[in-house]
Amino acid sequence: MTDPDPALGLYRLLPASAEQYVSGEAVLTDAELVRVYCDMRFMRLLDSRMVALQRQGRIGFYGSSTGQEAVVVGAATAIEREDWVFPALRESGIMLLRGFPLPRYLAQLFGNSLDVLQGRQMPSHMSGRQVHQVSWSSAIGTQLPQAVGAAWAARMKGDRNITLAFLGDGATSSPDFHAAMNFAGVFSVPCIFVCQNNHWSISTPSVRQTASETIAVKAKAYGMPGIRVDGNDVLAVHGTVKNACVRARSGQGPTLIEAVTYRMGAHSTSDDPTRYQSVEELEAWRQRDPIDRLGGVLLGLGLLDRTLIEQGDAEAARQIDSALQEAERHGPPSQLSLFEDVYQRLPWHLREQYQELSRASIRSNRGPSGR
Ligand SMILES: Cc1ncc(C[n+]2csc(CCOP(=O)(O)OP(=O)(O)O)c2C)c(N)n1
Repeated sequence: MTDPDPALGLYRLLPASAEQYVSGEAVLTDAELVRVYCDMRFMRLLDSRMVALQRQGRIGFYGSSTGQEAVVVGAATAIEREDWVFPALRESGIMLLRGFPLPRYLAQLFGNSLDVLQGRQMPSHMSGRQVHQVSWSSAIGTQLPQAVGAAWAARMKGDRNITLAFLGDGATSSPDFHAAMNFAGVFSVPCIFVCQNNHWSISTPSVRQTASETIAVKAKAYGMPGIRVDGNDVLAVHGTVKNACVRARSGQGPTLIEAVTYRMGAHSTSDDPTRYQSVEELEAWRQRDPIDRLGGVLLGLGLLDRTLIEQGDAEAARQIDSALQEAERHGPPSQLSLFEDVYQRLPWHLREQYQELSRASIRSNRGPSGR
């Protein structure tokens, strides 16, 4: 810790080398560490494949978590099965870590009939009820009051679930951030806010986002703890989220965690970061790559070797290839799906349209999918 105040310092656990690693102080077992490392590599590979897919014109849009994998994996492994996740753009991968099938996850990018949302959402806005992950709404910050509402409901019902709400540094300028933080503090709801301070909000640098000394320090104004953590240190992220979960679950209320990291790439496939990110800044953060940092320690401890890493990468590539093939086999959503999942009982005018479309599909001798 660099400052005795956790909202101003930078909490770190991962040492610079294996020699300084004290296994008795570890928040994860050796096997868990290797798992976490492989999951981070998987996320990175998935990102690069999806960006390539967008460049080939096979999907319309993609938002990567490249450089930010330690926050995604560290937080995901700290929560329990029944907890709810309210992501922003870069945390969809948590669904996979919690058992969501990869083909169905990829189908969301195609918006086809395998997609849970039947093509109704923008790509990279995945959700899955079975893994307790809600779809992001794209309008920055809107997921935060929703997460607080869900946490408040859990508390009123006497559930032990907590909600994990993600946001970027840019979202701290949104009105919804302040409304959510205030409500969470006043009603002491079991919600953990994880702000991924990746230094950029598209082309706006984080220094233009706030006049506060840190983002974590904003928590003080809302009467909750604020903790600033090294977001490229998966152990520190994991341990901090885990402690916040214990606090929330035992009725002590919310926590704001600022995870200091870096967006090592474009905001999304619609953006060209070379117009505003300097080569020097990017290079400095490459030296602190979260995957390389953990990998270096694990190699030094003898928990990993190059052959194991290569085998893991080959297996990850095989899984992605096979899931892509499976996802791309599915055609567009049925036209009749326009009428589904909105009303419990269709109003009369929509029922008429539904029946008309069904009859037209049968007359033209094609299925209601229109294919
Ligand atoms: C209310 C609102 N304003 C503006 C936008 C356009 N927009 C999309 S992403 C983004 C930047 C978000 O930055 P940040 O919250 O730091 O998250 P990051 O993308 O860096 O993970 C903006 C301004 C939006 N989607 N919603």
